[in-house]
Amino acid sequence: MAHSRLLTSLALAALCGSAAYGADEPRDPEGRRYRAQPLVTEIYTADPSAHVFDGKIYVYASHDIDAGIPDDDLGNQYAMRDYRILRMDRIGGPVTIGPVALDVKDVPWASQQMWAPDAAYKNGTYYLYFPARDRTKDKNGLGAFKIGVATSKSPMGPLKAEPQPIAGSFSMDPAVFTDTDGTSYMYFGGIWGGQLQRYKNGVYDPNGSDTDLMQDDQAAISGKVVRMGSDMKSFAEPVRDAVIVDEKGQPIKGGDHDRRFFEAAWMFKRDGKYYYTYSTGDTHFLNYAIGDNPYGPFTYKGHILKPVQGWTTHHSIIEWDGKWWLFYADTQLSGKNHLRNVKVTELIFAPDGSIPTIDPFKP
Ligand code: FUB
Repeated sequence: MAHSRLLTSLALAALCGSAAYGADEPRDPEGRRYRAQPLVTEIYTADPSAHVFDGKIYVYASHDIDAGIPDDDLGNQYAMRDYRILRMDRIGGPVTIGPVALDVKDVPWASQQMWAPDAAYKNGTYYLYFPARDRTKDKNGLGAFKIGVATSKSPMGPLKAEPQPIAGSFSMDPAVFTDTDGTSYMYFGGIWGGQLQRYKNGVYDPNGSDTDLMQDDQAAISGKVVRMGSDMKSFAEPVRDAVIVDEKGQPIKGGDHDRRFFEAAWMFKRDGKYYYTYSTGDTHFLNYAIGDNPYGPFTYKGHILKPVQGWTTHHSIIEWDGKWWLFYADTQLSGKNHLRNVKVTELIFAPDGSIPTIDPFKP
């Protein structure tokens, strides 16, 4: 395991809003100063799903690698093969990078692309949920995304994958939320490379569209939500749409790219309200919508984070030590879309529960 002490001090400086860097402060290609610094520099990390387990903070992230694949709309350049888990005792403290926790070669049903994972804990077992392409071949010669589960007795792994993906799962970006009554729900899905647009009435079309449905005046494709079985390895019911509506209760339309769901769902609960948060993909926002129950509908409220450096934006939100924190990623270290680095910054709530939009760059 490797410690990232240098970055710890950098992250602390960023969190404290200190001017520690002076003239040497890192800037993006447009000359902007970053709001926060990467949590680790030894490996590339993205899609951070943070959790507090046993008083420590664990970040279940994608482990980006350079496979030399050019950028395309399917996301082929995101060719990740394994997961490594980050751990810290406190925000701003040293970050430990765990060894490989799960490798695609040890997942019997998966072929490639170990994308954004999440984790959960129940009754002494840690669960890692992860998307990957199966071994079928679509019109591009690529598998269909499914969602797998692997288990361990340790939050750092190693994890053992189930031999099959979760029955009834499809698409990608799983995020498992456990409500205050102990019931767990999985939010998942993504359009374009995430393939949601290929499902009609639950049936997958391997020759379906690679991007939008081009139905701008109709309700946008929704992310998905489903209650987990008590074994945390199955779905307990048919998958439902997590519908996002506007202030009049009308579903957000497909052409509304600043507000519609694209990928990267994350749910949290605060003051009895359910915050459904997600990425808008091609417009690069992290948004939030609020509902009265875990299934929604969720009323669109606004942007959480303005576009970061890089194409993707993907996040998680946790409460720690009386404050709320946004884990996100950009491409500060590499300048390349597919080689990202995880960061963290404080998330503030207004007295009415709204979230003032965060700028990933300093003023
Ligand atoms: O990291 C690969 C994919 O890019 C994720 O699954 C998406 O959420 C986007 O971040």
